[in-house]
Amino acid sequence: SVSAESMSPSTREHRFVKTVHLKSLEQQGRIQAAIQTNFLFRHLDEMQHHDVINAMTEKHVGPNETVIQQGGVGDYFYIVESGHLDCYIDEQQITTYQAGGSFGELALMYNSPRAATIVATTECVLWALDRVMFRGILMEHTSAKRRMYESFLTDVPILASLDAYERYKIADALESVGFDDGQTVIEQGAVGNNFYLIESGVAVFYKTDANGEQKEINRLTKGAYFGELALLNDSPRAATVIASGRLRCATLGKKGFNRLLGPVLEILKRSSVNYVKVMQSTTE
Ligand code: 1OR
Ligand code: 1OR
Repeated sequence: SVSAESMSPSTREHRFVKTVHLKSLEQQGRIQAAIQTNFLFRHLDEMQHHDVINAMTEKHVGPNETVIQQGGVGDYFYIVESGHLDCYIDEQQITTYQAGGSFGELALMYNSPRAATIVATTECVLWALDRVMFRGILMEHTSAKRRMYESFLTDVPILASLDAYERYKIADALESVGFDDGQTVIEQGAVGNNFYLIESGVAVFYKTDANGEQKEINRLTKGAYFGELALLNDSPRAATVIASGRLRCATLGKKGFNRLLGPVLEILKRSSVNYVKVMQSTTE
């Protein structure tokens, strides 16, 4: 590979030597399909996409074959084209993978031992990307995002019970959105598609009562969340949310909300009872 000193920071092309494994159009199509739904590849430009496809090698494994051994050294990152695999940590099954899934990024990103063991349960076709190419093409974006959200997510009380890896997964899925003073973030009665964490600024909550009067009911700042009710209950938005000054939020879509906040959904549900309590006490 190329020494760090000779790498130009502005042009990706000169920073590492690209591996090219020639592929048929048919193979390229299959990789394309496998990486399409994968978050790690979402932000790549066409050039980077092309580089990834070029660099991948096809690997076939059979039932009971170990692809990754916990504690081992990280060599490849894998995308599943077909088949099923199980993921274990200390003999305990953590998750499973199937077409479109991916694993083996942690050891490559953090130069750490493999955090889990991955075993095929059926015949599998995998696409493997070696460490150098993985770091060269993919890591920039992913790690930048994880770094960006890392300290913020650690300070969000509702996520306190999650472990670092679960927070990384959330960081991968978050999108930041900004609102100007007075701009509406959520409209009472609307259909809800997003969950919000406040990164900075103030969100003001209003509710229209039976007489059609709009009243301020709440104010939240950094580290707080909102927009969970509509997603939890499949209900219309319970309040209008407006930015007071510049407001920055990190948002999760409905899918990400259900998939990534699984461990805290119960806490969110229990906490939402407080809204009703507050409502009762204010109407007394
Ligand atoms: P790796 O390179 O460490 C094992 O090799 C892979 O298992 C790892 O990358 C991840 O891609 C994958 N904690 C750590 N690694 C996990 C986890 C995990 N789930 C999948 N992998 N979890 C935390 C358990 C305390 C599970 C979180 C859902
Ligand atoms: P949502 O998806 O319904 C509006 O969209 C969000 O405003 C809602 O989720 C909550 O996250 C947030 N009552 C209802 N929703 C509230 C309230 C609230 N405060 C914030 N939200 N009350 C204020 C409690 C201090 C009760 C008002 C009577």
